[in-house]
Amino acid sequence: MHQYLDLLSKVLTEGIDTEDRTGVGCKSLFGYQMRFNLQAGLPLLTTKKVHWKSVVGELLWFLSGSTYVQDLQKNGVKIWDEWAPEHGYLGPIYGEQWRSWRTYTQIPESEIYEVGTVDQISQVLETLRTNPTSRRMVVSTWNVADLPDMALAPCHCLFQFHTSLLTQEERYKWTLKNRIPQSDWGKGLIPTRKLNCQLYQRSADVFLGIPFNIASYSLLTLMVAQCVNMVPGEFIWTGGDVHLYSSHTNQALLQLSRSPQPLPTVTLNPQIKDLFAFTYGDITLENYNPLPTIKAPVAV
Ligand code: THF
Repeated sequence: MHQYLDLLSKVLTEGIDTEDRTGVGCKSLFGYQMRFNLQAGLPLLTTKKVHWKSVVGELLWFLSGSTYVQDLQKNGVKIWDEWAPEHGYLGPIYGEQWRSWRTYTQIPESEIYEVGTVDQISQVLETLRTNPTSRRMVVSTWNVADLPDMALAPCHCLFQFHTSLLTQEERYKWTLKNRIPQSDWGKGLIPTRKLNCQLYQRSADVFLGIPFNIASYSLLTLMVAQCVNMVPGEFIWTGGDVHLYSSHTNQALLQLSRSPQPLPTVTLNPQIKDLFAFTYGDITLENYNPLPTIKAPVAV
């Protein structure tokens, strides 16, 4: 995770002091990219303990299509509490846009509109299965018309999947790693493509948010790869406004004084081929030995 530490150090030293929406104040830079090879382990920060249960809980919540904070809280996840109104509905944020982006069609010669929805995630899965070289495997949450109704405008606002052919060597390595017996080779079970994902995050809280966001989309890529029988390739994180809140400066310095540990790995229940069927118990994190938690207040 030297990629993350490099970014943290860059924002600290080169970030421009900025007054922001939250009133906390931060150092900010614009435009940055990091690449993570998902074969090298899960890019989950080791220089502080990241609350993995919240990462998984939030991702499964997005995939369920819910934007009610109660559905997160019942699994013990509190990271959205600060933005939730009394009734708990956060508006048409991530889950709704991923699974049910609303469409309106005017019925000809009337003023009546028909309401429909688009399940962007299911469409992308279908395209991965049927036309994996497509350059349109995009999921957007930046629904301009819906923005005023959202508790918070989406930070991670667009992601795209991409696939490429595996080399013979990569296929061979995969069969060994997954212990596919030689008698099963040539039965069409062995993936032929790898799956890459790139996220565009318009606004990124470098200390609290980014470690969550990288882990979350990397995990999503592993889950999607299993469902479409591909090998996880690269996760690419692209940021717009990347900022370090002034209330996180000491925490950032502490973190930079620490040395990264070996990356953990994720094992998915191999039976699950339906992305929406994953539950918490189907996702196992192994060999995560981070340095201790570093507490930091969240800017609202
Ligand atoms: N707003 C701000 N200011 N930062 C963000 O990272 C952020 N998000 C989501 C929406 N708005 C944001 C919410 N995600 C934590 C982690 C992720 C969040 C919000 C808060 C957080 O406080 N993490 C602590 C404790 C974790 C826990 O107890 O579960 C941590 O130490 O990591 C970015 O998508």
